[in-house]
Amino acid sequence: MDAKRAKTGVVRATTTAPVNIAVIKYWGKRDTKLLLPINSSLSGTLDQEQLHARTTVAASSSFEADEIWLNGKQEDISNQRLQNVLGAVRALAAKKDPEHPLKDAHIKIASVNNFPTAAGLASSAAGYACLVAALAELFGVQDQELTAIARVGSGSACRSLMGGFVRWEKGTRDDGADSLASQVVPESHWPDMQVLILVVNAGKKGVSSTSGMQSTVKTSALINHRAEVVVPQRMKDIEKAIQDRDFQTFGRITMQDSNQFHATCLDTYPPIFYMNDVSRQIVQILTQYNDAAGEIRAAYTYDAGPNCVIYCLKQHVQEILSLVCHYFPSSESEFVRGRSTTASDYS
Ligand code: 2P0
Repeated sequence: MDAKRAKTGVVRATTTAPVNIAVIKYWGKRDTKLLLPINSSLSGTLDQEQLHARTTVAASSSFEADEIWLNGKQEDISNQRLQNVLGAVRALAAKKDPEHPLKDAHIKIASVNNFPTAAGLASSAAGYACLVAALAELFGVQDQELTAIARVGSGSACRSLMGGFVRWEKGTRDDGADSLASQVVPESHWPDMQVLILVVNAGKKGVSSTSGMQSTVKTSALINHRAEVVVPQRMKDIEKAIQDRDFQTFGRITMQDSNQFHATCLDTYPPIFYMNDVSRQIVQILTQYNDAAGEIRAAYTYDAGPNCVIYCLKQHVQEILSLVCHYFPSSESEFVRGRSTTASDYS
């Protein structure tokens, strides 16, 4: 994806970025401007062919202003997070080259998601990761600092800049310089790992993650225990499980962490409900399935929405899809498969 200079003097770059699904959830900020989290988190990055954001950025000194279009609709470029991202990439470029050829250029941005936006499917993560990757291409800057720039757009976006399993360290510094993402293992480490997404409801969620987590931090009595005691141990344990390809430990921690994240939402006052009756029914079905198998075969996790994400191994995909089709024969739920194969394989 080289930044291309057209005859008109416009320079442009296009890139795509994938969705990530956390198995140790980020929930709560210690700094709402720099988007610094109260706990570290860890996610799997999905196959880009399935769910992605695609962003084109163009720069020219002949443009009169910065502008942005999301899914074909012009949005307000003065949005503080967008401004923070644009400012940070420009500052990084100026640090590397004070006479950078694009230092006086305005930028036009067009981004589209190929999946429902703001439905708890990590759309802001893919969107901001993609914007940062495209701007980095445009300005010719590559640096681990880019994960910190994606983070100031949307916290979880820093985890979408890499494939495989990715950790985001909460860091301890006030300036956020050590709150960065890094790869735990590449996708090739665990090729049997698959992700199924059961879209329970593709509508926009009622409580945004940003306001929901602030409300939790302010009112939940459980959230500090989670951030200070539970998550640090789980981060160590799940990283080891991933390194060892130990699906039993990985699956148990994944489900427990989802349960605890939603418990802190319930412990928020007033309470926040992201899962619905169908979400809970799926939990019961998968629990019975795992119990009957005598081992964990399907590890569910739910983000800030009702949709179910299942981590499982390749050899159990068909069985799990059959199970879900049995319980939801005429359902409007649809399957989107992450990682290595396409949705049409099972249609
Ligand atoms: C996660 N979520 O780790 C958790 C699990 C939702 C539940 O990261 O305010 O959209 O932009 O930093 O990144 C959603 O939070 O929030 C999220 P901001 P973000 O994936």
